[in-house]
Amino acid sequence: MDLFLNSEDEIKKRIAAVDQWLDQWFHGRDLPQGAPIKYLLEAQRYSLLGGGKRFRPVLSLLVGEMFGVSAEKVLPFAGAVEMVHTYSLIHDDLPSMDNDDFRRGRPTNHKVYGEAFALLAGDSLLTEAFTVISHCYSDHPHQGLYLTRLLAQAAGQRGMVGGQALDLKGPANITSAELRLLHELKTGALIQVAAEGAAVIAGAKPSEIESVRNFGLGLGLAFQIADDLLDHQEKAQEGRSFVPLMGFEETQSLLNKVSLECHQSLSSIARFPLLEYLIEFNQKRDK
Ligand code: GRG
Repeated sequence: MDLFLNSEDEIKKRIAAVDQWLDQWFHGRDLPQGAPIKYLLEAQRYSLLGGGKRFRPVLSLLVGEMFGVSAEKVLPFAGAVEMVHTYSLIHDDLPSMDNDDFRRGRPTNHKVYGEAFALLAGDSLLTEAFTVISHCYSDHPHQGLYLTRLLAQAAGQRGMVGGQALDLKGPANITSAELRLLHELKTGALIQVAAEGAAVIAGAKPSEIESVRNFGLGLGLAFQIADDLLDHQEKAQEGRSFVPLMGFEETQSLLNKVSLECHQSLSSIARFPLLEYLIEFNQKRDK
């Protein structure tokens, strides 16, 4: 029990470090002047600093720690991943996509700032992620370029955007293999790259990076399965969810199986209790 409470406190410290880093990056001091830019900055800050779980950036920090690298070195990449994640949520909530009025218990970005500025806030967050990487890893240009490629692939048509396209226009009667691929792209790719990028920053060996990739892919899938189980408790689901396809019990078993595989792939790299805690946190999460 003590270990559990201690882990929770340790995770909270990493969340606070991410929040502080993002807050400082989005201070607005180096931006063009004028009310429209101030409004754009406010729209970005509303969603970026609006109470996310920080699952992806905390994952980056923990993988970095497992390889003995400081938070200072990983934070810019972790922040960039969170910016891409936040952009995807803003755009996903738009009327032309999911048309959601609320996220994290607050009005969605377009409900507060209007559709045009929600689009711009998302565009700006996506672009800023690459400004961060090119700026913060310029002392190691090879590494910076590598991180750029990894994040661009995970975010774009080979990853998250590709998954969203499959979601919007894929077949109505989707098989569980197709559903798995959809979610590996839409949700998994960004979680995978959060882990992989940190291993790259740490200068891990290619075989270790490959193990981290496997671990990240499994954790991404586990994250989505947990999300489906949570959504199902809130509303009846159809279509792109494991629950209507497999049933609640089977989906719960799949989450347990994939989480166990995450533990196994992690133990092939190292024993790192806070990452083990993160797998278990996802398995039991209630938001
Ligand atoms: C619009 C380009 C574009 C992509 C959208 C990821 C995505 C693709 C849409 C999000 C829709 C969604 C609810 C997916 C399920 C899994 C998921 C990404 C949940 C939200 O992530 P959390 O739980 O969010 O990490 P917080 O609020 O904690 O940041």
